[in-house]
Amino acid sequence: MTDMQTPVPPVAGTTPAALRASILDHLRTSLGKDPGHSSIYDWRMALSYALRDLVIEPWFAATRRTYGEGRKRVYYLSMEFLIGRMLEDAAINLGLHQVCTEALAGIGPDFATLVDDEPDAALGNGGLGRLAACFLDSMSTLGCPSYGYGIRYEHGIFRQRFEGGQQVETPEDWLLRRDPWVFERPEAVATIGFRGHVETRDGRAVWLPGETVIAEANDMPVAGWKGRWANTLRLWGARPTTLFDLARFNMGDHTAASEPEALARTLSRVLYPSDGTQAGKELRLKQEYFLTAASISDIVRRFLGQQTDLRKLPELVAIQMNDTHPAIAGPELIRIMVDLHGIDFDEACEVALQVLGYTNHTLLPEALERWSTWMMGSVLPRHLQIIERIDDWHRRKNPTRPAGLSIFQHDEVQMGTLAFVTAHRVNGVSALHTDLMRKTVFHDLNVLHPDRIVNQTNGITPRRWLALANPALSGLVTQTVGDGWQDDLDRLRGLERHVGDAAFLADFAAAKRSNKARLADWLARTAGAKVNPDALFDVQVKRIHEYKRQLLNILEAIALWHQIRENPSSAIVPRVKIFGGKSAPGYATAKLIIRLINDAAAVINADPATKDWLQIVYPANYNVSMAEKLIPAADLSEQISTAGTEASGTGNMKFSLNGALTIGTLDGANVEIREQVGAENFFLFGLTTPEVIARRARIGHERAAISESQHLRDVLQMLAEGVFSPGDPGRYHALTDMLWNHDHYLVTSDFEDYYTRQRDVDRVFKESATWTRMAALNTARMGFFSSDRTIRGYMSDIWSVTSAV
Ligand code: 26Q
Repeated sequence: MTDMQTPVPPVAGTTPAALRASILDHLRTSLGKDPGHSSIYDWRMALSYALRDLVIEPWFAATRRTYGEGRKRVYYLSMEFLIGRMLEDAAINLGLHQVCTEALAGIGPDFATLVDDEPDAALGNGGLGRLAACFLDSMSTLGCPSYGYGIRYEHGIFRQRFEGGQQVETPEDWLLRRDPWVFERPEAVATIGFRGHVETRDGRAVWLPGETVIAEANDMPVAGWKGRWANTLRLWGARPTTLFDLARFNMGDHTAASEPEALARTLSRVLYPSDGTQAGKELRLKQEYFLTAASISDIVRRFLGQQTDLRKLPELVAIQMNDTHPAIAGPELIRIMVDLHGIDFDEACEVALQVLGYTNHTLLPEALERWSTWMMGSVLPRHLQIIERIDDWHRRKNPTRPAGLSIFQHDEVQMGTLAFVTAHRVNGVSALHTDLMRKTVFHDLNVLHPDRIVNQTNGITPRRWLALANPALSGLVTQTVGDGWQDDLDRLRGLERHVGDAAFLADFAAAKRSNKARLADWLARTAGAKVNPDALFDVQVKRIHEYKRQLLNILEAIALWHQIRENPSSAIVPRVKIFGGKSAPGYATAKLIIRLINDAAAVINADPATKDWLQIVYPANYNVSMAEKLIPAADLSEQISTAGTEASGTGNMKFSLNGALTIGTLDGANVEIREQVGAENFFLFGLTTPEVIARRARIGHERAAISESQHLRDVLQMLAEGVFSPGDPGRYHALTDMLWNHDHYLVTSDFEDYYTRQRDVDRVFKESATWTRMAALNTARMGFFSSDRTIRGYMSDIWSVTSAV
């Protein structure tokens, strides 16, 4: 039949006419719609299918090459993939953005309308999930043979609304309509067991699970730059092993009859909405095992199709654990080798060690995963036994291991330790973070294994975060340094020799101005906020967390408002403060900070005396597509976490790349960003990591800091008087009490320095040529932060794989 079908044009040679024909064909044959009666959804699906067709050939070719050439491949296991919208990304990567626009002209809705119709695939909470998505893009761009493995949650991260200024969560329903990018694979399945017990038969352990579910694959092709290579993102969905217990149903027990179905459905129903707090929920443990076991079974099956001896796994397979969430991978691999293939236990441990890598993304104690041995033993009884033997193997192999070092602490399994001892490389995500890993959480393990911890500073994909999100600046970049920066970001350096050129600076400023006008339009339409596009756009977007210190930002805004009211002539530049981000639903302090931002915005925005100078906007439901609108329009990027708390940050990189200046602390990757862009092009403030440690030890540091800052005292007084909570002066007592008495994240200590640095920002922004020059130098010097550089590092230092293109 194939020769009867329209031949698929090669990606590069696709003309608008050919794409148009394919769109119209899909409208008819894939959607069953007449173009005259097609909705925006129908047109979007048809265009998506037409683009997807173009990825198929490179996708098959990549698989043929990988297996034909006996190449090693990488398996990236992650509970989160925050990929966002795919249509425009595919168009950009295939080099068909313009072709899409032209193909649609005159036959249906325009390209931008279709792009906007797509829901975000929001299968992640924040930085860790977005990093996984950037890595997929880079692995495909670099021709690194790989698979992403995750869960296809029915509901991604919750949708955020504000009611009376407070966050309200509603379920997200991205799967209500069909996802054109996914190929369902009902034949690619794995049976996953839970609970039950372990028996010994013929000297071998046999795990007899008490519950089982089926993992079913959903595959997304991931095309890299110019469609030269494409890898697969395989997302597992759960379905019941037995649909329905007819005997029980007929006996009248209708609820029990659907139990197997209920277990399966809950497994892949929701993404845990907690970002860095211990959820401690059995369902979370089951989800982690579900992802890991399904993926490992797939990996082993594929390997055994090529080779017979599992001991040779490291020749063809590298598995990367994205944080400890899939850290049951070590025990699972060992279980398969020992229980199912009769390999000696110690030998199995050595094989697992060579295959596995572990990336740590946080040092916060509350975000380090631990499971009670009781829960581990009841949900995964065989794995608990294996973890005990891994601990024993590690102790035997390392006679100098301190007595207190063990995977087990206080009747809990420490997943960080488990991941560390089963991985041949453990990496941090910025230079500072890696250094702190060696000195703090993994100090003792680092002494035993001094070569195991390596650094791989995070990066971002320039395809999505410059080419797609910022067409105005991308155009100027291409016009100035030529094409090719998209997959060789160091070429941005070529901009440097133009920063003395007034015409170039005017173009740079004009690109920013047009992005700001576009954002102002969008804010007016969607958030009902009228903002001045000539004001300084000051943006902080990220999950709401105490350590990220949105509180510091809003307190500074209040202090500035107070200052302008008291002394109108002190106002220097109009400023629009933009916030975005979600709080974990059960995180009371973060939710109170959200409420304060909204309450303060309501009062300040309504003040006629200051409204031309200061505005605060907080559009609800920050996600990847909102980031694509906000970041290119930002003048100032807020990266203000307490030093030593943010592992890396990646938003910080997106802003700098798009020509925003940073006000920030010496934390995470800020340190390296500042080194790259030059200290003179970065607004630094705040205590350093060692100073933070010393300050926390000083009893009463909060009071001392407050007594030294008149600005802060004024703000705290306004909060206590209920200026932002009329009739309810106690509303923010929990926050003020914290600031006075237990300010762990040192908002009070850093306040005055932050306030002062913000006034420097005001002054420099007023000298617009200086500002633009500094901004352009930021863009020019961000080449290092391409995720292509990061992935090259993983390929050579961790995975030992080479590029196939
Ligand atoms: C743990 C246990 C139970 C339930 C949930 C979790 C959980 C979920 C998500 C723990 C942590 C996370 C997410 C962490 C995260 O996003 N970390 C960020 O990773 C980025 C990429 O490396 C860094 O840039 C950020 O600095 C880091 O905060």
